[in-house]
Amino acid sequence: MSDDTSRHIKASMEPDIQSIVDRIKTGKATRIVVLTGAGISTGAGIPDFRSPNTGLYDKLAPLRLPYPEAIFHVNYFSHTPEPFYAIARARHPGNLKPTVTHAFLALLAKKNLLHFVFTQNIDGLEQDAGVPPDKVLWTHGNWKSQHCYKCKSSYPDDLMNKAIRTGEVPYCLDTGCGGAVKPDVVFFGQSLSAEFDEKEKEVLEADLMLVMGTSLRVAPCSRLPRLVRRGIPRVLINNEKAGDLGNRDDDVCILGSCDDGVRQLADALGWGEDLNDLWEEAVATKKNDQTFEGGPSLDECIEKLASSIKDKMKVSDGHKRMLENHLNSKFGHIITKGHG
Ligand code: CNA
Repeated sequence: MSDDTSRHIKASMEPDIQSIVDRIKTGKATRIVVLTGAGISTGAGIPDFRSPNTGLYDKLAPLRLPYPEAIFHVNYFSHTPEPFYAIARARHPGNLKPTVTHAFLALLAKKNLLHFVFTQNIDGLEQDAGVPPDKVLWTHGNWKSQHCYKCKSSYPDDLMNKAIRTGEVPYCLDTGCGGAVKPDVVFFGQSLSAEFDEKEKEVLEADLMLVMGTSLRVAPCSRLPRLVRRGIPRVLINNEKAGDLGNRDDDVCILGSCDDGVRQLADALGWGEDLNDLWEEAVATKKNDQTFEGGPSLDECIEKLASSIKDKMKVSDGHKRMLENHLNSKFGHIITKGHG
């Protein structure tokens, strides 16, 4: 997984929901392929990465990471896994409910219109909403299993849950290894599963593509919309323009919240009530996971870690000063000479 900075956007297009509605109603769109990102889950309470102020990258500023992605970069994690675990509990989806957008995916599946979903999300809320798992590829993995990042040996669920609950880094049970345990989420610097290459071809079979809640800044998922055949409409439902969506004649951009966008579509299709029913059912069905109940908020986790880092800096600053004074009193003339 890597950052994709190539973005080509043409001037804004008027949204044309009706053309999409007509296509679905006349049976011209029966193989809908969807690409989703963090923006479809912000309504559930999980911040995305890049939204200004509310996104995780801005929130992480007090931690003074070398760069915000570091917390999810495999190289950084290999020597400094603490920040990841300090916020893991607040980002764990155990107690979060699917959004209307997740329910919309389930509705497409129910109406036999959903060909395939590529989600970049690791929260599993698509499945909680009732989207059949064989219709989804969790391109960036999930929280359901974990392995030592170093020797790849697996690690028990109960110990992992304890680590997430307490914010303590779990280490490999093989004491000779000592690697930190990592959930099977794809970090920056890691490759996606081979399944991604296999499933990519589903995009070529699309007769409509929906791209929702993603900045299209993370490769290789960012390339999927460009694989859609010419003449096939691509619909972007997002707070902002993303990738090259809007550049092709058939593209439709519905700018605004994902939940509002899918509601507009559903209402125009006469599915408004079905969507609401499905969403309410999904919310009622999702059981709370007591393991993660009542934990600190993300902001509290970040604040706690930031102040513990600051405390450590204070100790080392004080220690440094003490050492400097000591050295100066003993060898001041030598040090001064050396610098002179
Ligand atoms: P991103 O780069 O943070 O982009 C999110 C996009 O969604 C931005 O364009 C926002 O403007 C937009 N957005 C945010 N909220 C809404 C909303 N309610 N309605 C409409 N648009 C909205 O995130 P991407 O998904 O593009 O980047 C891929 C990363 C994010 C993957 O590696 C994920 O694992 C990672 N991520 C996942 C989750 C999750 O699982 N829920 C949360 C945060 C980050």
